[in-house]
Amino acid sequence: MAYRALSEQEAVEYVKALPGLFTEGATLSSKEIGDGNLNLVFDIREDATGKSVIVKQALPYARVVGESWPLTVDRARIESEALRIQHKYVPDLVPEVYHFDQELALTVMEHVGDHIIMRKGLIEGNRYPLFAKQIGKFLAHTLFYTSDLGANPYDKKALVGTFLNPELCKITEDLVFTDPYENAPTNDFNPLISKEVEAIWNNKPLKLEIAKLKFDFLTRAEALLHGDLHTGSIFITETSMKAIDPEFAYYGPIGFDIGAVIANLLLNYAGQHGLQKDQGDRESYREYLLTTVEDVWNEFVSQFVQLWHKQAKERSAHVEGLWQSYVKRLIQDAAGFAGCKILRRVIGLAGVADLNSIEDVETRADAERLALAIGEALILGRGDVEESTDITDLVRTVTAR
Ligand code: SR1
Ligand code: MG
Repeated sequence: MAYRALSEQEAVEYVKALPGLFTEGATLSSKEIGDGNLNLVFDIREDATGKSVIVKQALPYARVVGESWPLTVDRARIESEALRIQHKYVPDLVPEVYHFDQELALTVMEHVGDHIIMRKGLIEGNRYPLFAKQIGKFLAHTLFYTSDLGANPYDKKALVGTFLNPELCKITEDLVFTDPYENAPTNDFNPLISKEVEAIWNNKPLKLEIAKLKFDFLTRAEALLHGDLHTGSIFITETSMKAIDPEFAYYGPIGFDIGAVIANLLLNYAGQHGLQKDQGDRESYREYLLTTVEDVWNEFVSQFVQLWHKQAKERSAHVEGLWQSYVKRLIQDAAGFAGCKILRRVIGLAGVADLNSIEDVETRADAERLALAIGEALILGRGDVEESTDITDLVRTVTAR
């Protein structure tokens, strides 16, 4: 079938024609529930049995902007293949892909049930005690097994080719590493913080560090990244977590995925200025977020190093001292990438609800100023980061200013 964007009814017809998903003659309902920046997402369910699946279809343009921003639908192939690989390594943490249609750029996958988008959960002030363990496992396993540490060298190089993903990488190159640091037309920020944004545009040492991080993103094919691991790409409950939406997947620096998680916890931290009225509640939630940042890194590193010792195939990996210097570089990369990801969400296109949902513009501006200061401190201070507490100490120092 030649490409066309499906209606709710057509999505039902499509799923009904697939063998093995629903019984013949089943009555299915369909609702388009996509609220992300790019795609159509249909929730298809059979009320009689409660069985449901998700149908996700890439649109040939960026939904957040409209048809004036054309975008390859090949991202659907990238996403379904990345989901399959990640599901192989951490089946409990990634939805299962049932079917992929290249022509329609459409994936039929497991419906994860009663999970909510983590960004929403954090905005509501929920706590997720298992999250650090879950995301630490996701990061350690998916990144280790697709890197030169855990993959056969021929397989790894073939995968680099499968996941070139130039158009989506270019979005990241522009929106995360370039546009926010100059007066670019894509930028979209609160006019009340113009002075602070202009100071960033004129901050030469900061721009130099961001340029170095961009070159790492452009050139370091270290592991198959999720590529856009913000809290809107995570479905969660108190006991379960699923990482979704890896359409930005490509071979890049491991610290980029870890930094994305840290950045989005810290964006919520900055947003607490306006999200929680009571100061005691706000401070306690901020402590929870900082502890989570520490735990995410600590869980990742302990699982990653364990895999390294037990399963690294690359013989050079076992040279004395290598793993220690490697993980030190990873935490420094993660801090720097986290900083860029925070700055882009305040200055550039595609902000986050943790800040944008603060109604009072003055309060929002204060939260945004804090986010900018945290982002800048992480980028400039990353060379001294060795432990997760070095990251949270930087955040505490900036908050106390
Ligand atoms: C045009 S896409 C804007 C942003 O949405 C995605 O989630 C990525 O973060 C991208 O940069
Ligand atoms: Mg997405």
